[in-house]
Amino acid sequence: MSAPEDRPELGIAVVGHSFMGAVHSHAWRTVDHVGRPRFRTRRRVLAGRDAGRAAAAAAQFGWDEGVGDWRALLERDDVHVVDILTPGDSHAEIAIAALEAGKHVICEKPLAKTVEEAERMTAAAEAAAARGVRSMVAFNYRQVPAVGLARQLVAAGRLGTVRQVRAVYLQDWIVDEEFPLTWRLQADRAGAGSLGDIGSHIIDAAQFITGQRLVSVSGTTETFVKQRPLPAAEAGVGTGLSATASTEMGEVTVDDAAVFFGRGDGGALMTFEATRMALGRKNGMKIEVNGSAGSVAFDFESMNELWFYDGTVPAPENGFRRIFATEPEHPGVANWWPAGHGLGYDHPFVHELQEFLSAIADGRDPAPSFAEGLQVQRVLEAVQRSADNDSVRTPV
Ligand code: SOE
Repeated sequence: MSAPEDRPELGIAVVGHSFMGAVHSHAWRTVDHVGRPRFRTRRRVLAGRDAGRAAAAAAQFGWDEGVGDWRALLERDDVHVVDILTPGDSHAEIAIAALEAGKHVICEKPLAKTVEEAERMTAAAEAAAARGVRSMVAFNYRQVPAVGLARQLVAAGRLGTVRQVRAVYLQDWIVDEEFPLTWRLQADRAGAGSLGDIGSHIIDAAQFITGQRLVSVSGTTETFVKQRPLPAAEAGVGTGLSATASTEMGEVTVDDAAVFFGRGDGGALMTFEATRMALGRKNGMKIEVNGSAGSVAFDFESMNELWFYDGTVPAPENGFRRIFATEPEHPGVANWWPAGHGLGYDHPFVHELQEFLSAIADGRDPAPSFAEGLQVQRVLEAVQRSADNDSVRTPV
C-alpha cells in the first residue's frame, strides 16, 4: 500500500529538447525520489518549435505531452513552473511572459543575450516575486558538492584573506573546422561564444566560492575558425552538442576562446580562460583559490574531489590533501548514496531543482536569482567591451 500523498502538486513544463532539455528532463524525473521535496512534481508538458519533434521528445523524456509553441503553456492552470532550456535569443521573451502569467521560472545560463535583456528579466522577476512568483538562473556547477564545500571553507575563514583566483573552462568540441555553425556559434542566437557559454560558469563559480563580486575586468577574445558549414537541420531530440553539416558556409560571429582577468570587491585578483579549442580537454572546468591561510583547488573532471591546503599545518607534514566530497555533511550529498559512492554531471541539476522547489515552498527567492544572472551578464559585457577595445595592445 502506498503512503497517503499530502503534498501539493506543481505542474512542470520545459521549453527545449536538445542537450539541456534532456538533462533537465532527467533532473525533473529524479527530483521527486531524492529526499522529499515539499511539492510533488508532475512532468506535464514539453514545448518545442515543432509539434512533431516536441511530441517525440516528450515521449522519450517522460512528459505527459509535447506542444509546438511555448505560448500554449501560459494559459494552462495545470502548469505552475516553466523551465527555459532554449538558445539565449528566446530567454527574455519566454521568461518575462511566463513570470507575468504567474509561472515560477527557472532559466538556463547565461541569463540573456545582453545586459538590457537581463535587466528587463530581472525587473520582471522582482515584480513577480512581490506576488510570490519565483525565478532562478541555472548555474549548475555551484551545486557540485565540492564547489559548495570550497565556498564553506572560504566563508569559515579557513583560507584567510582570499588573494587570488585562477579559473579555466576548457573544451574542444569545435576544434574540427568542419564542425557546423550551430546556435552556440551565432552571436544573434547565443550572445557570445565561449565567453558566455562557459566563461559565465567560471565567473559564477569564482564569485560563489569567494563571496567576492568582480568590479573591473580586462580581456581579449579570438575566433580562430572564421567560417564553418551551416548545420544541415534543426537540432533533433537530445542531440547534445552534435550536428550535421550542410555544404553551405557561414560566418562565425562569436569568440572561440576568451582570456580575461579582474578584481573582486574584496581585493582578490582573478584570472579566467574559457575556450572550446583546448584539444584533448572535454569539460575541464577548474578553479583554484589562494588565500593568506589556505588554498582550495577543484577540477570538474574529478568532480567529487576538493583539494585543500591548510596553511596552519606545520610545513614538514603539510601539502594539498584530497577531500572526497561524498560525506552526508557535504552540500547536497545527504539524500544520495552512502559516503564514497560519488556523483556525476547530472546530480547538480537535481540539487538546483531542490533549491528551486524549497525556495517556492519557503516563499523566498532561490539562489542564484535573476539579479545574480544579471550581474554575471554585466561582467560578460564588460569583458566583451574590453576585448572590442583591444585591451591587449601594449606592444612588446
Ligand atoms: C557547451 O559548451 C556546454 O554544454 C555548456 O553549454 C554547458 O553549460 C556546460 O555545462 C557544458 O558545456
